[in-house]
Amino acid sequence: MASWGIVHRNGIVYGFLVFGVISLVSFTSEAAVKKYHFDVQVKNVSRLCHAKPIVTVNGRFPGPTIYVREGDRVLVNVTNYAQYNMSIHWHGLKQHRNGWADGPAYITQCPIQTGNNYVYDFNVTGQRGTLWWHAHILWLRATVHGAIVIMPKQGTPYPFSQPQMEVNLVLGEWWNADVEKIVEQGNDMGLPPNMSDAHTINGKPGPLFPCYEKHTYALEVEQGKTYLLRIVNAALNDELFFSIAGHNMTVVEVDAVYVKPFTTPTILIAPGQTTNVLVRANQAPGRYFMATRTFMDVPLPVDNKTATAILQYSGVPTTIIPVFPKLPPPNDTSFVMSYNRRLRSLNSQQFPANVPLKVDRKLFYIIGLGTNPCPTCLNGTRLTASLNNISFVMPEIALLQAHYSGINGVFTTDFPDRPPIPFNYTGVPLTANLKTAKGTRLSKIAFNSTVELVLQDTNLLTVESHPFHLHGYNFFVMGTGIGNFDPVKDPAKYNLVDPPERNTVGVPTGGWTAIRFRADNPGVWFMHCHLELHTGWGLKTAFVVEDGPAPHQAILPPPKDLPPC
Ligand SMILES: *[C@@H]1O[C@H](CO)[C@@H](O)[C@H](O)[C@H]1NC(C)=O
Ligand SMILES: *[C@@H]1O[C@H](CO)[C@@H](O)[C@H](O)[C@H]1NC(C)=O
Ligand SMILES: *[C@@H]1O[C@H](CO)[C@@H](O)[C@H](O)[C@H]1NC(C)=O
Ligand SMILES: *[C@@H]1O[C@H](CO)[C@@H](O)[C@H](O)[C@H]1NC(C)=O
Ligand SMILES: *[C@@H]1O[C@H](CO)[C@@H](O)[C@H](O)[C@H]1NC(C)=O
Ligand SMILES: *[C@@H]1O[C@H](CO)[C@@H](O)[C@H](O)[C@H]1NC(C)=O
Ligand SMILES: *[C@@H]1O[C@H](CO)[C@@H](O)[C@H](O)[C@H]1NC(C)=O
Ligand SMILES: *[C@@H]1O[C@H](CO)[C@@H](O)[C@H](O)[C@H]1NC(C)=O
Ligand SMILES: *[C@@H]1O[C@H](CO)[C@@H](O)[C@H](O)[C@H]1NC(C)=O
Ligand SMILES: *[C@@H]1O[C@H](CO)[C@@H](O)[C@H](O)[C@H]1NC(C)=O
Ligand SMILES: *[C@@H]1O[C@H](CO)[C@@H](O)[C@H](O)[C@H]1NC(C)=O
Ligand SMILES: *[C@@H]1O[C@H](CO)[C@@H](O)[C@H](O)[C@H]1NC(C)=O
Ligand SMILES: [Cu+2]
Repeated sequence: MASWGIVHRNGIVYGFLVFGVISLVSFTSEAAVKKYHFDVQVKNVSRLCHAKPIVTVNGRFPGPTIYVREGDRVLVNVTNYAQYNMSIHWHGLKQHRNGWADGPAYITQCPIQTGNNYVYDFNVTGQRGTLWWHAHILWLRATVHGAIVIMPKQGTPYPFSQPQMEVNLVLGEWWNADVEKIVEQGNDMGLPPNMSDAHTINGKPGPLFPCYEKHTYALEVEQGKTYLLRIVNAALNDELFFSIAGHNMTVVEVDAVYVKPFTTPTILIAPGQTTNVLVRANQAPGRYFMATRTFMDVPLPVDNKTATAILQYSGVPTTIIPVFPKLPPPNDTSFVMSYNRRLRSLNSQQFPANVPLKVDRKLFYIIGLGTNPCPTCLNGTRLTASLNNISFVMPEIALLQAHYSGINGVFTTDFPDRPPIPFNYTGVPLTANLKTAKGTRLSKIAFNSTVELVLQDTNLLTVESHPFHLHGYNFFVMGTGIGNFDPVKDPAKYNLVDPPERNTVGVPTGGWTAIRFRADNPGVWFMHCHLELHTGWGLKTAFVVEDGPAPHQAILPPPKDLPPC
């Protein structure tokens, strides 16, 4: 067993250090096989003065960090000792021809049942930066998640000034009650479930919450040094602002793709997204709060609780009360629009932006909230969500298995390329007929074709911002706007040169976002809103990308230990 254990069951517990800084981890010089043991186990954890059993990996919250180098092969042996079915998604890893290792339950695999194990086996090819992993079943990702750090190949420096230290900051949400009970209660009532009780930074809510003494993350910095913060939004339902008092951040990477560096006092990060920033400890030695709070620009109940952590200059007494940063107001749409406009791919010779300029397939999907009849629910209706008016119904056999083995009757490939009934999508709120159709309907995409997808928010029930995530690919964010997408005028304003390349993008409240990708990765790839609330209500679908003509353009055979249903 000696070879298993880059992260041991009792490995580095950075999240539990009060003044924890991770220095650069040393790596072997050649592409290697990195093996990890993930034991999914229930552990009692206490926050906000409440102890409760949570599902963890290796007993840790957040879970262990996966450290690899571009080119490595990764083997993660996931053993499930918890009472729930489990599956783990490696968010943002492209999994070329290898959907078997992607993880979403009933999409690419059946879950790992209690007492069973499955080895996720994948190569990290052509990617470097910060990504993350999380449970992709039920709401278990609330506590089952962690960072993935992919170092560039040996000898390849970062395309920005080399930081002296690197630190992961995983933002999350904490519920005092059992998260699965919370969801169940919401579903039974047909209403949104209770909001979380706290936001967290590396699993800790910080001094604005009770019993914070043991649950405050602090980062000790040395005057004059530069730190690379790898920030992950692992929250379930909240897009977040993040600021550090007295310090600007230089954004250098999003979703494991380098961007043209820019300086900002605040970042916006949606669930699923990652952002790397450089911070220089160049202020008066002191104590500064890092703070994170929700962005929400619709008059719906806002989870605006603020998690804080401390940037602590070394040698400064811990009795000093830290300075609090300015955060934009929760509804600051204009900050968000201007922040997003500043994101540009680095697009250097070494890291070019290969934007598809010719489009083979144009898709237009509208995002809708709605209600379907539910006699047992509180209001006689249950909240739903849909794409092109279809609320996705989860299958009982994994879609990838059904596709690969030619099992009929699991899904259809007639997902409509555009809404069945066009209307004024972002006009006055539509509340008359909020029923949605249901189905396990997918869209079939030709191998290596170029796809443009416009995601259009609607005022069905209410407008709202939705962070969309595509599995198996990065995409380019060609353009975004408020109101209805204009197929004539808006494409003329696309950024064809250096659009940001990412795996998760926000569709603005009452607006649209256009993305493009080349469908060169055969398989079945999930696409969904990364607000768990909306995913659960049906805001999801999948693409069936066909095999190419050559053997090396086909889906790989499934691993022998792929979990059965
Ligand atoms: C976890 O905490 C609960 C409540 O304090 C307690 O009843 C239970 O025995 C604990 N379980 C373990 C495994 O420690
Ligand atoms: C994965 O871990 C489990 C539990 O420790 C073990 O029984 C199993 O043999 C491991 N699988 C592999 C391929 O090593
Ligand atoms: C990973 O790379 C190795 C070495 O090139 C290859 O043998 C293996 O099939 C690859 N695995 C996957 C899942 O692509
Ligand atoms: C949700 O919140 C309500 C109101 O505070 C409370 O009565 C209920 O017990 C909570 N639900 C769960 C599952 O904790
Ligand atoms: C942060 O950047 C802004 C704009 O460039 C600048 O005005 C401000 O002085 C900077 N603040 C710090 C603390 O460096
Ligand atoms: C959070 O929202 C509540 C109610 O909307 C408001 O009273 C409170 O001031 C807000 N807090 C912050 C920090 O924005
Ligand atoms: C944002 O919220 C504040 C406080 O609720 C309100 O006064 C303000 O008008 C809102 N701004 C916008 C742009 O909606
Ligand atoms: C449910 O009913 C309550 C009380 O009648 C009402 O205030 C609320 O808006 C309804 N919610 C939904 C989602 O229909
Ligand atoms: C759509 O609705 C908006 C807001 O109600 C209105 O300003 C606009 O004129 C409408 N567009 C069309 C084509 O009817
Ligand atoms: C969605 O489908 C339902 C059920 O077929 C239908 O009643 C409703 O009018 C449709 N709504 C839209 C916006 O197409
Ligand atoms: C996909 O198409 C592009 C453009 O025609 C071509 O350059 C590339 O080689 C193709 N890739 C594969 C895997 O067939
Ligand atoms: C776990 O997954 C299996 C296979 O899909 C399913 O039959 C079983 O009902 C699931 N168990 C639970 C507790 O959901
Ligand atoms: Cu959403």
